[in-house]
Amino acid sequence: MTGYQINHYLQGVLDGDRRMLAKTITLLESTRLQDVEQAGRVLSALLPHSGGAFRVGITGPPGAGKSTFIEAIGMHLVRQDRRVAVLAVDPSSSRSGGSLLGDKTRMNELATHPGAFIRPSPAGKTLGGVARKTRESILVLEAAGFDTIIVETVGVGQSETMVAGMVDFFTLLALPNAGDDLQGIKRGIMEMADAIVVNKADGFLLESAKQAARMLGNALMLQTPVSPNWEIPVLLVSALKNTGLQEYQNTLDLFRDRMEASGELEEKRRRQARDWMWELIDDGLKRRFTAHRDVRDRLSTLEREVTDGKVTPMAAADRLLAAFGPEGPS
Ligand SMILES: Nc1nc2c(ncn2[C@@H]2O[C@H](COP(=O)(O)OP(=O)(O)O)[C@@H](O)[C@H]2O)c(=O)[nH]1
Ligand SMILES: [Mg+2]
Repeated sequence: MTGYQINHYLQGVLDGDRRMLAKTITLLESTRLQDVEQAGRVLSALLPHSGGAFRVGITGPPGAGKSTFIEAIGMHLVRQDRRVAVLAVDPSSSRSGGSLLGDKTRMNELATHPGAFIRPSPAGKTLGGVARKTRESILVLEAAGFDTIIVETVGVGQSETMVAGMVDFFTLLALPNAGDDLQGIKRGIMEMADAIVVNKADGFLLESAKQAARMLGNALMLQTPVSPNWEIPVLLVSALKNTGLQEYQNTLDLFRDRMEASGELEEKRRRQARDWMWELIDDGLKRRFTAHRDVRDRLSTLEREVTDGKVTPMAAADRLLAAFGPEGPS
């Protein structure tokens, strides 16, 4: 029993009370039936107060400096009285026992700044579950008045696609190693990026950072632009030396202005909301399907028979779906 009334959560969040903010996100992350119901009601009530922030996603290979960069740009922003919240989608965090942001050492200054709020990745069994909590947390943080929400994700599996699907601006953070096949950056990721930031452009790495930026710029030229109003920039920054941060902020502001003016930002959010609904329906159906008594009874046997090649996947799927229920009228 959490012991709070819905109004208590609502008022706490709207007042920007950090303790209640943390408790509300904990409520969202809870899997207890009672909490899930209460969380749903809290979210619905907060929804009209959400949407006001600019949502920024950051991805990149491990070691690219994502956490360091978020600390640097976060501090840069809060010093201008912006209010910054940081979330993480890290499907590995529950397994490794620590989150990307768990190494708080890298975000010490930001973590204790009154204008900032940092929340590590929720522990979750599925990436979809982790992503869902993060989406909901974004809404809560917006209702609490944060104007910039940064979502960090590590380049694992589908996490980038999921984060790109919940932010306004997606940033790919790259390392300064030119040459090695664009650092194994998957094509699809470059296509999702609204900006590429080559980090560690400092000291003896500066020249290779410049070279990496040129190569990435060339690769971008081969790509069909997603928007007629936006050319994907390649920026050089040093999260360690705090250089290039203002240029990055200018890029965010310019993007927001242009996409708001053209209506593309609104269109993107409308599309994201629709996709989110379908994701929830897919999840919900699958959950109901596997929990259905007649399906549960047959599932493990059929799964094994398919694995052993005794039953075709088509036949097994047909039988399980039939056990779930008849197709409705169409
Ligand atoms: N030289 C240099 N090192 C950096 C920079 N940013 C991060 N690093 C270092 O790169 C390593 C990985 O940084 P981290 O932020 O944990 O990367 P993440 O895995 O992408 O979150 C750490 O040792 C950082 O100190 C930078 O701008 N310049
Ligand atoms: Mg990190």
